[in-house]
Amino acid sequence: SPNTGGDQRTQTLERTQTDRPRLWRVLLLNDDYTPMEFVVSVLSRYFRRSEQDARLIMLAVHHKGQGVAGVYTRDVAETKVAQVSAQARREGYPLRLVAEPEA
Ligand code: TYC
Repeated sequence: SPNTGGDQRTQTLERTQTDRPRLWRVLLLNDDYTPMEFVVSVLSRYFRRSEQDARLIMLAVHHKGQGVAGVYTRDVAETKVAQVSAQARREGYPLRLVAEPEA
């Protein structure tokens, strides 16, 4: 029987199916200084967006303030944020990105 006593036993239930990991959105934030072409190249290289998609996403961020660059597991999302931030800083741009969990 499960833990009816007040002791420290823990019951582990077997399950065949594993839960899918929670996914994280990488958000791109607008600023006044990062060149549009740099944002498009980042979306293309790091987020594997087509040129056309990359332009649409960049323009949406430019007009709305933020937008989703991609959706990944937590590790991958955080790595993208770090890599793109480092690339932006190397080139002297203030571009910011953040990762946030879905739902
Ligand atoms: N607003 C920038 C400009 O006018 C372009 C830009 C777009 C910057 C998206 C950041 O995430 C961004 N040069």
